[in-house]
Order: sequence, then structure tokens, then C-alpha cells
Amino acid sequence: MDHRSQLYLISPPAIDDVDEFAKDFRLALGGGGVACFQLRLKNAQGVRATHEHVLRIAGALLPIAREHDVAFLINDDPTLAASAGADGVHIGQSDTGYEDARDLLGADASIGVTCHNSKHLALEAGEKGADYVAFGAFFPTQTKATEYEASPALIEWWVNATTVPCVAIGGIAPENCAPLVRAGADFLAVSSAVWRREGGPGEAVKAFHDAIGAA
Ligand code: 3NM
Repeated sequence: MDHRSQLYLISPPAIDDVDEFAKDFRLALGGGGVACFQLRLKNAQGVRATHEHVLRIAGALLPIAREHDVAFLINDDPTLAASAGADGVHIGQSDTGYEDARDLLGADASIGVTCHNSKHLALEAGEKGADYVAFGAFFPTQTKATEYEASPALIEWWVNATTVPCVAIGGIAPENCAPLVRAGADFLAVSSAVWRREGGPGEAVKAFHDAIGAA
């Protein structure tokens, strides 16, 4: 199969020192091959950073994403995504609905929808026009308290059934991503495996590319 998964980075759950994080961000993006970044400032209990804080961090990181031609999404809140000038939003099932998000952000925005492990939710989102559907969690993660478990078979089913891109999420690392790549995941969405990697974020992105290439 010549279809290869692309990398979708999710921010660490908290960014206190944006200048410090900007260095890591540049290391992650510097080697190329990152398609998308989602600013997700929310702890494992689901507590979100203030709008003011998110806007400040977005203001610092958005130009860096632009420099590297990386799409910049904000999680949960389309109004905040619009205020930040982001390229789109990633919405959960309990956030603003897809149609309202589209009305707010316009036809060109990228809007992705969390669908857990549900074919039904994903088909519904795809039919409405979502730019991608996200499935997870594939592996245990400390980044988010997850209620759902997804399997590579779901990805395989999805890519055979539809043309809407799918994002795999949850505990994905270079060491465990091969089954998701082989199943045909369009994107691997990853947080801790990049920002908490011992060798640093640049090495992590390279390790993902090596693993995707070898899968
Ligand atoms: N959503 P990490 S799992 C943001 O299952 C998020 O919907 C998930 O971070 C879901 O790569 C998850 O560190 C955490 O596991 C992703």
C-alpha cells in the first residue's frame, strides 16, 4: 500500500512558558512531515485553560505553524478558533455541533469530529461534511481520561467504506503505531510520544516517520 499515515501533533495539555515551548515546537516541525497541529490546553480531568491564555499561546504558535505550512487547529471551541485566526477546530461530541461550527468558521475551515469507536457517529459526521473523523483511544494514555477503546479493524473498515479522512488517537507512539499505519489511518494524532520523548520532539517526529515508513 503506498498510502502512508501523516503526523498530526496535539499540544501538551499545558503550556506555561510559551517561549520555551516554541523551541520544542520548532524542533518538532523543523524536520518537515507534520501535517497538522492541534492546540489543546486541557488537563486529564478535562479542565480547560482560560480563553485569554489559549489566545495568547495561539498568537505565539500560529506564525510558527504557518512558517512550516502546518494546519493549526484549536480543540473544542469554534468561537475561540475563529478569534485565534486558526485554520479550524476539533470538536468533541459534547461541544458545539458540526453545523454551528461550520456556520461560524466558514466553508474553508478544517473541522474534525471526535467519534470515539463509533461507526455511527463517524458516518453521521462524514455525511454532514466533516473534514476528518477521529477514532480512539487505541492505547492507554495519561493525557486524557478515555472511556472508549478503538481497534485497527475500525480504521480498516472506515477506509474501505468512505473517503473521509480518519485520525487515530490515544497513546500512539513510534513503537506501537505500525498496525494503525497498516490499517490505513490517514493521520496519527500524538501528544505525549512527541513532547515527552527522551530524545526530544525532533527525534520523536523522525522516529514516527521511520516507523510509518517501515510499517
Ligand atoms: N483524545 P496522547 S485520547 C486528546 O480517545 C485525546 O478521543 C483521545 O494524547 C480520544 O498521544 C487523547 O498523549 C490523548 O495519548 C492523546
